[in-house]
Amino acid sequence: MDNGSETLISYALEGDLALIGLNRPAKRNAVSDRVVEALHTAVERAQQEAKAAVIFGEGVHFCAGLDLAEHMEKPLIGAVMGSRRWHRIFDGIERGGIPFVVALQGAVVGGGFELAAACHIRVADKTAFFGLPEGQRGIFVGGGGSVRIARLIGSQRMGDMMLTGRTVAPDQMEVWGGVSYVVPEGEALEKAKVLARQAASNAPMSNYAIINALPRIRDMSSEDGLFVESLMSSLTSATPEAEERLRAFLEKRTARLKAPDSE
Ligand code: 1HE
Repeated sequence: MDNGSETLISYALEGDLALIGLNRPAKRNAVSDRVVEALHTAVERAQQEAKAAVIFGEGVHFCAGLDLAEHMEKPLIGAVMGSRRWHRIFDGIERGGIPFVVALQGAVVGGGFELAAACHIRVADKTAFFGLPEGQRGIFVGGGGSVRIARLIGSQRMGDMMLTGRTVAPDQMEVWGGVSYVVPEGEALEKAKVLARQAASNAPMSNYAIINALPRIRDMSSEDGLFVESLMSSLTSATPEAEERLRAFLEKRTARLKAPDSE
């Protein structure tokens, strides 16, 4: 992305996949206002020209969270507006038009964890560690973490992380539900691409329903959720693409599901 003199966010198309890289490794990919705006541009572009996207961080750390140096300079209203801007941009990832897979290594901290939580699938390598040091810094989460991270791992665990400032290893985070895959060191990006390609091969309308209906249904009563589920179900079935995919299965033109490989 064009960010003046620096490329703070890299962008590349690889077939149907958009690859979006946090590209400020000297500052551990800390998220400044310019970084979050460049991320927004990349996310919008990916929604236009890709079927799925991978977000990753350059260097040994995924992301050190909010740019604390810039934050210190902000007046109170600037901090509020900044947080609301992150909300809108991360919401555009979580409830946009295509799936986002995130590849994590090293520090996944504060706003970096909040960004990861806005993606649909999280892959961590063994070097990843998760932290919410806001309490130590005298601030609070502001990038949607109190909603998204709390729902992923539970508000008790999130509160524990924030109160104690402890970091959590990827295997533990997988048990807690904060990541779905843990892979050997250096393999998170490749694994994320494999998963994103699989998601990209789905019917776009199904992906749209998965991304947009699931988080909304979670916020509804059971009765309303089941009602919306029926509407989404019939809407996706009514597309020509669904008809062709169903026919392909019945005519044995498509691969059968298999039991997972043992690990
Ligand atoms: C930064 C930031 C940052 C590094 N803002 N500049 N986030 C945090 O509290 C995490 C703070 N960062 C760290 O704990 C460590 O930097 C790391 C564990 C991520 C990496 O450690 P290390 O030893 O590899 O790097 P470093 O030497 O600490 O940092 C390298 C440079 O990046 C250094 O700058 P330099 O000019 O001295 O080279 C650091 O100052 C700079 N740097 N992290 C600004 N975060 C929407 S609300 C969200 C709220 C939050 O995200 S709170 C959590 C903030």
